Amino acid sequence: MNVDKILADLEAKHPGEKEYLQAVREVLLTVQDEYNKHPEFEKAKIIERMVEPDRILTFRVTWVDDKGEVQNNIGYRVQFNNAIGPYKGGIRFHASVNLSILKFLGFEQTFKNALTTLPMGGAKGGSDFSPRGKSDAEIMRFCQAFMIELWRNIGPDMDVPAGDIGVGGREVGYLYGMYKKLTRECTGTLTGKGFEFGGSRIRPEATGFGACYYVQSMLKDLGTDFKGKTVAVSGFGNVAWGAVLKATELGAKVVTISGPDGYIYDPDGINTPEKIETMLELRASGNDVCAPYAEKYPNAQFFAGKKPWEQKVDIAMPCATQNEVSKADAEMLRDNKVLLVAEVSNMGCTAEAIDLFIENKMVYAPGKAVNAGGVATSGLEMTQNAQHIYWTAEEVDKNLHQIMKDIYDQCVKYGKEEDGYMNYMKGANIAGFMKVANAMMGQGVI
Ligand code: 2IT
Repeated sequence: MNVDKILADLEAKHPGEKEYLQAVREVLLTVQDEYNKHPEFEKAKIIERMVEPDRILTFRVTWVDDKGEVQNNIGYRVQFNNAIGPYKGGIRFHASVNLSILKFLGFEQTFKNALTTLPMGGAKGGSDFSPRGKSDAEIMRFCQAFMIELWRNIGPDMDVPAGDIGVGGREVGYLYGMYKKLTRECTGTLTGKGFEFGGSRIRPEATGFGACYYVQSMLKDLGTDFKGKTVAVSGFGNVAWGAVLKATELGAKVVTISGPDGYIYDPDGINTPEKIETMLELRASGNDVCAPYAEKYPNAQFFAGKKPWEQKVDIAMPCATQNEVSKADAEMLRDNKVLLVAEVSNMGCTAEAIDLFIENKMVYAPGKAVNAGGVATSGLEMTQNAQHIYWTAEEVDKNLHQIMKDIYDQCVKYGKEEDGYMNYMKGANIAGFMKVANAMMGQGVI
């Protein structure tokens, strides 16, 4: 595989799609040695086929705001790869959404879903619609307008969307409601639904819980556990919430959360039901700020415009968004002797930050492994829907636990380097890649 040539060709075809090119580069650089052991992959042009989405749908979403003004947004669904199973992946509503971001997410999702051990392909969708400051009625009308365009292209064995940034249980409910209205079928197409209409127990918590289960395995290999450790978490959304809950339950003290406005440092720990409730209220307010936390809890400090990585902690868990850990942040984590960095956000660390972790032999695990518990539990929701049954929270959690352990073991299998350094990124990329490549090989040139 000639990585430089493939990347140069891609860049010429898709100029300026920097997140997408970044995600592809990372995977190609880590899988090339393994790929080159398989001349049959080269002959079948597996890598050239894998880096391009199967198809991209774009559509106009027109809706009316509360003032009666007509608004236009762009909607997308990137169906990346269905070699292993139906397209599967979240929908993101955020002002920053563009094709580069959704292509990077769809590409990552393909390998992540392969790691889950469940039969799911990769996809991602979304819109440049910003939920910030929107009323509930506006959110509903937007979701309905989005689904009126999307519904023909999704289905329980075709493509199953879910939530992502800006799309939580409420939005999934509105999207699914319109999907059902149009299809007149209750096939469960969309995961993260309400418990009353097909949603799985533990799905809201699953990304954060799964990330903590993965970190538990990392800590075990370091001869320790969560007890008494301090944790820096970024973000204050659904993923951060699950991570804070589980890390606290396992005996750690989470001391930070963050938002686009800055971060909160709470030396007492974000560990009481009231503080967790405050996190949920911040999110429900729709204002995208975390500063009000410090007004409520006098020991907590708010640092405007900064990120939590400057705090000295044992464990760093970025839970916000892509490229939230820069090289300078990585240097601070190194200088503060962080025990491990578990990326929970998708591509949360820049390429330069990852290079620094690996050059310094730091313990770093990538998002596509650490955060896979979210989509894995979506897969478990699909199973329950297909069987027309509900599992208890205990059953779902047990499955999630086992899946995270399997993902961890795959990363270790492919990631252990000759000098004993555990390169979890390499392990995750190779394990995911090999599964997708073999699935494509088995189905001919299509
Ligand atoms: O990035 C992700 O894995 C998600 N947003 C969840 C996708 C899903 O289908 O549950």
